[in-house]
Amino acid sequence: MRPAPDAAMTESFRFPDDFVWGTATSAYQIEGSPTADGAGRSIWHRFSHTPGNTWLNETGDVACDHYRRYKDDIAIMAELGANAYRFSIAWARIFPQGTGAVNKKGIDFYSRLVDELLKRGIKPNVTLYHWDLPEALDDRGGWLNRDIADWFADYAVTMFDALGDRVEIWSTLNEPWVVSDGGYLSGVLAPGHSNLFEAPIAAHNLLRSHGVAVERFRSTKAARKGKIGITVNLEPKYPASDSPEDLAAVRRADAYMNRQYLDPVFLGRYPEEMQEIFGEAWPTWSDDDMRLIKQPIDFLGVNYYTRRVERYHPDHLPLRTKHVPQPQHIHTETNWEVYPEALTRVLLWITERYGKPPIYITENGAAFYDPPHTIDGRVEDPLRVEYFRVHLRAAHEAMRKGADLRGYYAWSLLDNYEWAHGYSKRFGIVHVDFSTQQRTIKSSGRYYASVIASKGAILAK
Ligand code: IFM
Repeated sequence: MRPAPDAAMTESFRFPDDFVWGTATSAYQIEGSPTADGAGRSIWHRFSHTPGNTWLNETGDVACDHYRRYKDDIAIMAELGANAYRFSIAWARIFPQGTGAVNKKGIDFYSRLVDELLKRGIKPNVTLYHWDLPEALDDRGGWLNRDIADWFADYAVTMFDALGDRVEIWSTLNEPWVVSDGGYLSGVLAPGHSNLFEAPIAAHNLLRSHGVAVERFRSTKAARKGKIGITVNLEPKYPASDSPEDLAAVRRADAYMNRQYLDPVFLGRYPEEMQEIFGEAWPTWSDDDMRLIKQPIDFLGVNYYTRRVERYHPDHLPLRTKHVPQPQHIHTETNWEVYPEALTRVLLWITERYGKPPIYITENGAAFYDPPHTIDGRVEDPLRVEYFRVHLRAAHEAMRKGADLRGYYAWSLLDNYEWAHGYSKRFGIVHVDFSTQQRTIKSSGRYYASVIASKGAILAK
């Protein structure tokens, strides 16, 4: 990683006293017991149980066994000094069939989780959808069925009513781009479709569902106490050269991954490049839909991991771009370039383009190789320590330059199920020995704890 500029040695990296310091996870990645206590199956259950879809055919059946060990995990969060925790709710635990009868035991689990967090002084931050659609809804068309906006809103209102007296931060969706791109275009994620015509429809129905849920949130009691937003994964795109072809390629890549979601939410329109990218597969959307999507939100959740340098490539459809590797920089185990400057850049870009919304960095972190078992009871992960150090500095710089940054959530609290990669990529600041379920705070976890305790001051070192 780059050496810190000299100026940084004297710069203060102190964050405000009310800054939110959290860790993040998602239901299918950590809970295990996905069908316990009357829960329905999700598309991830089906996808991971279909041979050939995931690394070594691994599933989330056990994962971190958090469903049964949540109190121990919350104790670890408290030990780290975190004051917030971002987790997601498994829709199929609440509505086993996606709609219809509510499974009270599912609600009870999340209610107990929230109570335990509050007991420890940790603010719950709830994501309603982190990729685990009830299988029964997929059988009715899933994100391709327009009715899903109502199904989602009913589920959302059920959760607002159940937890809204205690939860202050709500996100409708996590990373709709991944849902549409991985689930419906490349097919590497559940439900595993690969269809140019489906991807824009799935993306649009995700955004409509977000809009209806936000609209309905405003008339629930939860709105009196809470705030609602959406979480997107943003990846700034850089051109490989100044050629008009490369600049146009970068425009398309940026529209597809970043603006496709944020422009409708904040500006009520899709980027003009969408038609150019999808051609005849790009539908015409009604003004009513666009109005619905453009609900005022209270904050934006940003998941940031890396940037991408792109160049024009006529054969790589539909974007006609090609990723240009940057071997001069460190790459993580998921082959993501470590590039903290782009975090500053993206936060300032949001600030300027969308009128300075309050922002939470809802995910940031890195998979690096850690051994499956601890060595002398310890896990030293210096690359991850450095990743957090440089990205927290970059976040601070964006705040100093005007971004309304309210909080930061490290991804992830625990090593967990990394979707199609199974358990082969470890993102945790807490090591999980998957053969014993033993948790061990890594040196990155200790470092993050010291950042929290010093309110960022330690970042100057
Ligand atoms: O593990 C994922 C998470 O589910 C969504 N954001 C990116 C993480 C790392 O790939």
